[in-house]
Amino acid sequence: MNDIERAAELLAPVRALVVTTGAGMSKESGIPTFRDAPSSLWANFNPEDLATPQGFLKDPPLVWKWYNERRRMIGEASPHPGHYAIAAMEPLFDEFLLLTQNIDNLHRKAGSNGVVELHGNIFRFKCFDNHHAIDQLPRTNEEPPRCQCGSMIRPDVVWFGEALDPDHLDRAFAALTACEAILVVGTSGMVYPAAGFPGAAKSSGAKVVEVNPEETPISEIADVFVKAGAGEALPAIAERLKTLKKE
Ligand code: BJW
Repeated sequence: MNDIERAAELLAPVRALVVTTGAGMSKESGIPTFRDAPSSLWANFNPEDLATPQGFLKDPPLVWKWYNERRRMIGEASPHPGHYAIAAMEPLFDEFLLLTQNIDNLHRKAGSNGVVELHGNIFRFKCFDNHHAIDQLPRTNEEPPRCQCGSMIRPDVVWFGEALDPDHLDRAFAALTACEAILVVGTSGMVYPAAGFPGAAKSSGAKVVEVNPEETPISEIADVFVKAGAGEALPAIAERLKTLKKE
């Protein structure tokens, strides 16, 4: 039996599934990942200079421009067959939650409903000091522009050292302790708290399926490790799962 078949057979009797995705999920949509050089977004930059509150305060125009460039690139990207496969899996389970670290909106574009965007969304904005939501960016050449309260506007994403939304974490851990399986796709398993999700689910008795072309720290606890890209593996798993769920 190959790993796709083993993954589908493991997932077929499951009623409550959590799927968790990282940057590798969107690689085949043309969005670079964070840590797998050489196409890494951060190959030419130190992440601490860019994706931290301290980095933003040190050089706000640099960080603002970096996010503008990424937003432009991400805005042109489309979901790939792996994103659609996750959306197609959702109705096959009584309980389903998708916990994504990605800020690119591609799961929603592909039709997923139960999505928690753990690290925010690059298409939303808030102000730095007071977290006022910014619906419309002010017309100005100032980079970054300012909120009505005077504070600088920033992307509504979660930077290193910042807390994730407590409601998101509550939903995540409720699902992780209740699920029977977790499908982990395209994350290096290095950034917490998301890196701890597979372990938390496993400690509550869930099975772990991982899809990644490379081994990660999560592979050690995976019941099935599918060594392949998301765009190839997920449609194959979803297709086989649909058949097994009908039997
Ligand atoms: C493919 C593929 C294909 C390739 N198909 N796969 C516990 C221990 C140690 C440290 C900490 C800890 N708890 C917290 C920390 C600190 C820190 C942390 O984790 N640091 C580590 C680096 C050690 N965490 C935090 O600071 C978090 N905050 C927090 O915990 O707050 C606590 C707090 C409480 C109360 C008050 C205050 C604070 C916040 C983390 C935020 C992370 N933010 C970023 C930026 C988001 C915005 C943006 O995009 O600019 O999120 S960093 C970056 O890393 C981004 C990603 O979502 C995240 C994870 O990366 P990911 O998804 O794993 O991507 P890669 O590139 O690393 O891996 C890609 C994978 O895909 C690889 O495995 C490839 O093989 C694979 N792949 N092709 C499938 N085709």
